[in-house]
Amino acid sequence: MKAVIFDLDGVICFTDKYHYQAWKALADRLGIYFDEIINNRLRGVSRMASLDIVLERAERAYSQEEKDAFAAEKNATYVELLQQMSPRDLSDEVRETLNALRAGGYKLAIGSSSKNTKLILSRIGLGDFFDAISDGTNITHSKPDPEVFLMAAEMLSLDPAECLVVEDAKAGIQAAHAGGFKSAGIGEAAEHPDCTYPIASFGELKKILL
Ligand code: B16
Ligand code: MG
Repeated sequence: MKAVIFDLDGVICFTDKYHYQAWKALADRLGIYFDEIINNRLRGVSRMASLDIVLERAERAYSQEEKDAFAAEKNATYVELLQQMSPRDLSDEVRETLNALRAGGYKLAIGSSSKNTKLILSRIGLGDFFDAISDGTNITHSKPDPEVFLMAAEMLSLDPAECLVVEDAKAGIQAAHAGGFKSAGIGEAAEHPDCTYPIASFGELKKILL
C-alpha cells in the first residue's frame, strides 16, 4: 500500500449539520417536510441526487430548470454556513493520524463527491496538505461509481491496488470495491460486506498501515 484516499465529509470533517440546515431552509420555503432522518440518507450522495430525495415529499413535480435553481439556492446557503468552519473543526485525532501516515511515507489524497471540497479543506487548514484532490468538480459519475477514486489514483500515478480508500458511506465502500481498491470503513460503512477493514475510529488507520 503506497497511498490513502480519504472521503471528506464524515471522515476528515463533519459538515452534516450545515447540509441539514441548508436543505431544511429550502424545504421549509417550498413547504416540504424534511427532518434529520431524511438528511441521513444524503450522506455521500451528490447534490442533485440529494435534491431528488428532498423533493420525494413534494406535492408536485418540478422542471429541470426549477431543480437547478433549488440546488443553487441550497448551495448558496451551505457555502455561507461553511464560513463558520475553522481549523478547530479538524480533530486532534485526524490531524495526528494524517501526520503519522505522511511520516510513514504514504501519499495522501482526497476522493469526495463534494464540489465544495477545496473551500472546506481551506477552512479547516488543510488547503495545501494533500498530494491530490479528486472531487465533485472533476467527475461525471457519483459514488457508488468508482470514478472519483480512480481519478485520485491516476493523479497519484498509482494503481488502485496500491491505494486504501477511507469512507463513512456505504456507497463509498461500493465505489472503492468496484474500482479495485481495499477500503477502511467508519460508522455505517464498516457494516458493508465489501469493507476490507471495519474501523471504530480514524486513529485505527495507524494500526492497519504503520
Ligand atoms: P456538495 P463526501 C458528499 O461529500 C456529502 O457527504 C454529501 O452529503 C453531499 O451531498 C455531497 O458531498 C455533495 O456535496 O453539494 O458540496 O457538492 O462524503 O463525498 O466527501
Ligand atoms: Mg462521506
